[in-house]
Amino acid sequence: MSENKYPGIFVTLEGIEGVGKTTSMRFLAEYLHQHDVPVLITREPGGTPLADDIRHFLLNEHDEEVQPETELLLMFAARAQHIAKVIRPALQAGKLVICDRFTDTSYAYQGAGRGIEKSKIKALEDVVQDGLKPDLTILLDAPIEVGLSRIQKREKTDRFESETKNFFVKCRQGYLELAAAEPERFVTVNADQSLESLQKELVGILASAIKQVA
Ligand code: Z5A
Repeated sequence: MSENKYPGIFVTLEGIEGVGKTTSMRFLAEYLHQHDVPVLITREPGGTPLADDIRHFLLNEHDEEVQPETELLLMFAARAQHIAKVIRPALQAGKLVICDRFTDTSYAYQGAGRGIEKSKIKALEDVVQDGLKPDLTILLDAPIEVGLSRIQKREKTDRFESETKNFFVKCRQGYLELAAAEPERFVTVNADQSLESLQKELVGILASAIKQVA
């Protein structure tokens, strides 16, 4: 685990569609509240009313094709609001902040998936985050088929979920490269296991973060 300059701890959960991020966030929220851990659970894109408006735009289908750069800029516009209004204040207050997706998604989806150069994403990261990075990133990883088969049961798909299998292959590869490049920040977890054993593993991974804020 790396260390930010605030008393709180910043943890992010990452992975392609259907690997179980939302399910894991729900479980962690309940577990941490039961154990009186000062926690803030949030997600991206979104997390503030204005950022949630941007989320709706990003997830909805449009008659006009959304350019990759438009998508990237809107992700970072939402992130700027989210950091200023929610994430940084919670870290300053000494909370454990757990965020469902953060900038690694921009590298995996807009970078590896859509083909935008890393240097452009890094430039936005520098402007918007001013040095803020997650202390710990948990990457839920599973073969594409596992995640996609889980979300196939949904009645309605959003703009990202209607992407091709090849797009998600590139996103997954992008994530694995990010994890390999920063082993001190990333923990990669096999998401193709029972919920019970996955949840046990998550609690174990978070143990030292919990101790630091408790
Ligand atoms: N995006 C981006 O492009 N760039 C960015 O910078 C950011 C985001 C921040 C947000 O969508 C979209 O924005 C996202 C990337 C893009 N793309 N999409 N789609 P979202 O938040 O709505 O979607 P998501 O984050 O991918 O969530 P998801 O599709 O709901 O997947 P999930 O949260 O990982 O899975 P889940 O809902 O927890 O589980 C899916 C199903 O599997 C559910 O029925 C569970 O009961 C089941 N499940 C989960 N775990 C298990 C296990 N272990 N065994 C069996 N069944 C399981």
